Order: sequence, then C-alpha cells, then structure tokens
Amino acid sequence: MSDAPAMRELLGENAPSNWGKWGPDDELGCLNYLDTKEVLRGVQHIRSGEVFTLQIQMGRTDGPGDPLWPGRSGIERQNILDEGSWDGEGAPAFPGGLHYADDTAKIFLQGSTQYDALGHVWYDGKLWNGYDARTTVEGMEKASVLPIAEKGVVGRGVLIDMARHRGKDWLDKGETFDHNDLEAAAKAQGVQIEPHDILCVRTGWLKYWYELNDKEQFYDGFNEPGLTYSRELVEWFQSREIPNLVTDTIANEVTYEPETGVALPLHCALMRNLGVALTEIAWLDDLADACAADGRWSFLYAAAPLKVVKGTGAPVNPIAIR
Ligand code: UVW
Repeated sequence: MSDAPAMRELLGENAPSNWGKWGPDDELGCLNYLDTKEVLRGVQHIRSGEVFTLQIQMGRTDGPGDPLWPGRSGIERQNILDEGSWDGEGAPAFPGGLHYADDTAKIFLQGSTQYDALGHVWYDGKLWNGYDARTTVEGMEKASVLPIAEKGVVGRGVLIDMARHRGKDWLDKGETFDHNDLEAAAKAQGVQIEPHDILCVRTGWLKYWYELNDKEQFYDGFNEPGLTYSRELVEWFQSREIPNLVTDTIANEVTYEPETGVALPLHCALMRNLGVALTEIAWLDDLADACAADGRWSFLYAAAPLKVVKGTGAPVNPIAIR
C-alpha cells in the first residue's frame, strides 16, 4: 500500500468546486460556458481556412501501435465482409451486383483521442456535481459522455506549446509545469489565454511515442509529463472559467504528483470538482507547426465525441480551423 495521502487530504476539505453552479441535474460542467457567443468568438479566429484534425490514427500497425494508458489495449478491428465474401455458393447477392466491406471493432472508449465523461473519475464515493458513485455500476447513469456528445464542444481554442517554449522536442518523463508556466509560454508566444478558451497544451509526448517506437522504454517508469496539482492552479482554472483542457498526453497531467505520489489528482480537482472536460491523446504537432510559422496561436476548435449511451468516454476527432 502506498503512503500517498488520500485524494481528499491532498485537495482539501474545502477544495474549489463548481458543484451546483448549473443546477442539481447538470452533466456538462464547465462546457456550459460554451454558449452561442463563444461559438461566434471562436469563428473570429479563422483567418486562413486551414483545417487540422487532432485525432491520432486508430489501429496503426506500422510503428509502436496506439499510445494507451497502461492496462488498456488498442482497437481490435475485424473484417467481416470483403471481396472474398462474395465468391462462391451461398454468398450474399444483391440486385445489381453490389459488393461491400464490413468491419466490427472492439475498443476501449478511452483507447484513442477521446473525451472523458465528467463522471469518469471520482473519490469519496461522489462524482461530478455530487452524484453517487454507485450510479456508475454497469454503465454511467450520470455524467456519462453522452451529454457532452449531444452538446458538442465549440469555441475559441488557444494552443500553448510547452515543449517549444522549453526548447525541446518533447518534455521528459515526469516533467511538470503549472499555470504560471502556461501564462509565461502564452506571453512568449504573443497570445493571451482568455476566459472560456478551450486550452490546448502541447508537450511533444505523442511525438516521443511515435519517434521512440519502443514500447518497453516508453512504459518503463511510466510517468507522463504535464500539469501538476496546486490549489492555485485549480483556482486559476476556476477563475478563468476554462471549459476544456486538451493535451497530447494520455492523461492530461503528470501521472504522479511529485511531492506526494498521488496519481492523477487534477482529474479529480478539475474534472470531478470543477467540471472541466478533459480531452486526451490529441495530435497537436501539425497545428503547433502552423501556429509557430505565422505566430497565430488561436483558432476555432470544434469537437463532438461519439454518442455512447452510459459511456465513460468516447473517441473523438476534434477539428481546429485557423
Ligand atoms: C484514467 O482515468 C486512468 O485515465 P484517462 O483519463 O486517460 O482515461
């Protein structure tokens, strides 16, 4: 048993919270900030019409495979019908000679670029907005990914390139940064992180995954780089009313908080307590290169995860238009 403190001890009895802010039945949390005004504000950041798709490829076979949280596996896609299925006796026949291919797939809903449901993580038996954790049994009755998928996520996106800011191709294992570093990088990039911005943060970690091409080394001492917990950082997210954090890491924060060893406290502090939506495993490198080339770091961000009823999360292919 680890001697890390309990989540409640780390985050505090009176941790910053948005529970109840949007009523007792809310399942959208900070995505409520993204109203029609925010959509129109985002549209104003389209200048050149370049489109970037931010999902990684699912089921790549030419490299290390898909980057995943330990214990999860990548998509298992199986071909059910192909040209061979139409040969011989008993083959299906459609008037006109139509042939087609069909696949099935077994996937972890968190096994690619994805939105976490707001209820995906919890502590002390309570999810986002105070829902009982027993509502997760055999499918999420509350704060599943479905409300996020029904709403869609559209607004002004801003990209902070922490790897570039630190002069690195990618951050190191366990390397951390905080809100002050985000502000400093934004200033150096000549952009402001504004209230209600969809905050995209690049660490280069996915580039490391593909370029390293060595799973054993990648997972050895697994500790992703990322944002690290402090109460001030959580208050910063709350006061800026950030609706959505998008990163190119598997779990959006340093895996183990360095001082205490607690795993993924920001999942609890930001998602469970504040209702900030988390988007993980986003491919931000091409977007970052384009932003760096002309110094424009804001864009229209649009995403909608798949509408999985009771889902703990769902794959998504977000789009940035600049
Ligand atoms: C966990 O919750 C463990 O990870 P993720 O948010 O990446 O799904």
